[in-house]
Amino acid sequence: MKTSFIVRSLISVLLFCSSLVWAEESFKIGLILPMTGQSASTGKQIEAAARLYMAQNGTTVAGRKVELIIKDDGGIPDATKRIAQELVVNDKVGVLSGFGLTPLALATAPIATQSKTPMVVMAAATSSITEASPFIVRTSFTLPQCAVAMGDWAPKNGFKRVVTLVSDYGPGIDAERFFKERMQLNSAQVIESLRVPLRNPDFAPFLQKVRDLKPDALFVFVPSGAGAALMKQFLERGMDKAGIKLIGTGDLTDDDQLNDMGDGALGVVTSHHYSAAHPSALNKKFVEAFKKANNGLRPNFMAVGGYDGMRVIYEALKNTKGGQGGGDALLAAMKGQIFESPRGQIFIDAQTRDVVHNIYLRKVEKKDGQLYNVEFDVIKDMKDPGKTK
Ligand code: VNL
Repeated sequence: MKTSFIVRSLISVLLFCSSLVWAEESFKIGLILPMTGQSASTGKQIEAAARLYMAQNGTTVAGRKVELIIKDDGGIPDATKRIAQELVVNDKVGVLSGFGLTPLALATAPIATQSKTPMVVMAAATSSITEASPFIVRTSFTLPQCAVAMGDWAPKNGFKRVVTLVSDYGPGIDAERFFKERMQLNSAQVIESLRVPLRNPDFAPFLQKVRDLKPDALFVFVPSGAGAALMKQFLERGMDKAGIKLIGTGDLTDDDQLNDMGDGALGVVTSHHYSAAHPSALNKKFVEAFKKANNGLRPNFMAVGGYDGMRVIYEALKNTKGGQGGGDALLAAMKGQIFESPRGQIFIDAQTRDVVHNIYLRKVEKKDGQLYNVEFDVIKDMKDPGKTK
């Protein structure tokens, strides 16, 4: 009787101590981003957004300290994978996050699967990414969502003969394919599909070809950070004056660069999930706070993917009492989350682990002397069209 009492007391003391250790041990979030190289602006935007989220929501969740570990992969897939491995094995992170480009997310997917670590994709947007690991959850968007929206808008607005020009990798191929299919469904035509290299593209020869083809419109996908160069060359060649309308996914008129593109960008129509000009009270607050914390920098869609990704992680931590139950429990708590984002309502589809949200049609306009993507139409609660194939 007496010994069993002592044993039970000892056990409860031990349990109490281990729960103290648990609470003292911080929950680590690995955030892997391209902070250098061609996609450095994506890293900068997401880092700023993640820091803002933590500044606004505190660094203790469900009694557990949260620690953010930010690593630069330079946009190189082998680096992303190696860093992810180190973060899981050495730092014992509970979540991997970031992923500025599709190849970086795909390279890391096997590590998430093997280590059962939830992997929150905040930027990369090729449809198939969420299928690369059952531990992937996405808070960015997918290219088919935007391409389908534009494939409906363009023909209805008189753009029936269109040339596509995309970066030659995952998201570009998705944009090209889904735009073309939708155009055909609407009895319109993609008369030529051009693909430009992802690394250091020279758009000139491609644009010359477009000029010769004289389409009603040019549909473009280039990743965040490359839009300004394309816009400049499009305008320098007088293609707008030659009657070729520039349309695309919103990556082209990225809020990170848009205001420096000049008045030549006025009137460009794009489809996307986020605009800094989105007229909700929540977004106004977000844009203001982001600018204040970052020397006036305007948040773009990458920032929103990062901000919402942090929210998904924080909520999962709350619902698992600080991450109890490990990766499986965290993942389960991420699935099905629904909340208001600066972009509008957002939903993490529990089946696909992919983002469901509004896709807006926007036109570049001047407001208070600044260029913005002003939303004029919306397709509500759009799932990824790439998942139903
Ligand atoms: C991707 C898609 C990257 C859209 C982007 O910018 C973007 C990607 C860096 O999946 O690689 O705007």
